[in-house]
Amino acid sequence: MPRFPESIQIIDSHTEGEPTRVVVEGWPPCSGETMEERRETLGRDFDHLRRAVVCEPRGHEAVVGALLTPPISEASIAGVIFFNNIGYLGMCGHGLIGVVKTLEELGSLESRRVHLDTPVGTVGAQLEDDGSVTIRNVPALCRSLDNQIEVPGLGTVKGDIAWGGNWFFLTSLPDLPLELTNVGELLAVTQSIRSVLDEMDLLAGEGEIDHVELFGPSSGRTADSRNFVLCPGGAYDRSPCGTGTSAKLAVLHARGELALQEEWRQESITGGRFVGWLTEEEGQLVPRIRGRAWVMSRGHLRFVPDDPFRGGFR
Ligand code: PYC
Repeated sequence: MPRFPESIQIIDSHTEGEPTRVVVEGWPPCSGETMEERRETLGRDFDHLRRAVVCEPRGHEAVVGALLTPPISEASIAGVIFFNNIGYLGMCGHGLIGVVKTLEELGSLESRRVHLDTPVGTVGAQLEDDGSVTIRNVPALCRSLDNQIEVPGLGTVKGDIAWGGNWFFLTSLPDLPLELTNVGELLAVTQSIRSVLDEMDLLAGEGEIDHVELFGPSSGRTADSRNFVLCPGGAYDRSPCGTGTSAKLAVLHARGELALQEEWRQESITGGRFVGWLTEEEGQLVPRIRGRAWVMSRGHLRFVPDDPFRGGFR
């Protein structure tokens, strides 16, 4: 029988429209020498709490949870494991921005520039004077350009594969407007692409392409492009997706369309905006992503034993 604590204390924020729920207290300690081991422990021993915290009725499909742990590296202030309605993420850009604003709210940001450990590496974050947060992501990588896949109902779709802390298939479908009024169709189309990718092994066993990212023209002069990102659990990212924007930077650089340090302004279909750029460090492309987040509420999620829905549902 899965065991539930009486309550779990959380702080909810949103980053450019995309929610993050940071677990502040009440989650049992999570063992493991490395962040990857801790992520495995979560999946094995506490998956019922993941579901209970982010799925309905206490959450919803777009909520990304963040569990803080003691740090692994000496220079880091904490470890963080991001999770969603179906499992665990390597990194989460919007989530990290939300975590930094949450730590600021709690008064636990030791300095304006901090490091945190994630299962895919140590990341950095800087709280800017205007309240925005710039993250220094794990190195990004463009794996391959112009892959052709056959998608039922769509025909041949050409897309790039890149890593930005999660794996992405990045493509453009010019006939499909990237508008909020069109979310149903965007979800259906990206799900079809995802189903085809699931049947292929384009990463040769080295991972799973679990995010699909569509690009189109921006709504105006304040952004270079607009995107729509399908997340692994079937929700779409309301923000421009930090790891997705990092993957896009790597693709643009590989195509010779973005120089080091050059800014790229990525807009989401809700109008949220990130600014990103690349630096080269020890031969690797390191993305910086700047965005804004707002703390919305503090709360206690209660798990009384006679609540048949305390374990959440999708
Ligand atoms: O911002 O990296 C991100 C992200 C991944 C999934 C949802 N948001």
